Amino acid sequence: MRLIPLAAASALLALSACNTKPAEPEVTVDEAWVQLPAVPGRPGAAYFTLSSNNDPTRLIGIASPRVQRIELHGTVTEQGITRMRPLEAPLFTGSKLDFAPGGNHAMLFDLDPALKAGDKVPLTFTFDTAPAVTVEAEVRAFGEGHAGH
Ligand SMILES: [Cu+2]
Repeated sequence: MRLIPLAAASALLALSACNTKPAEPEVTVDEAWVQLPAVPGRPGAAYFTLSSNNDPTRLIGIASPRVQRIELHGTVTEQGITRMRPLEAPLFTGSKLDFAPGGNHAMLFDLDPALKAGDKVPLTFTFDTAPAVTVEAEVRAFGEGHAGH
């Protein structure tokens, strides 16, 4: 009969010991959405906000069963001309990292042609130190994306 209270007490101890450990790295993906291309067959784009609870974390890549290939791009403006360039595993910490129209974006090559506005697309984000995160991104028609910006 004395075994039961003892077991309960050690379970409590284990829980509080757990709480004193540093938080496991974790990334949250918010407001993920996909913009369909203006012309079918051209690449689409994905936008989202990342936040990490922890030390510097790198976004390594994004994958989706509905997209053949996804690249991370930034934009640079030189002599009045804005160009895209590949991003090397963007680094971020507890602060947010935005991928938004006009700046960083994920470029979606060979989107499933059946996708239409209002659909949901799973996107899986992989990181160097934190576990992968999968979110359902809302699909929007080209041009719809600028609402609210
Ligand atoms: Cu691009």
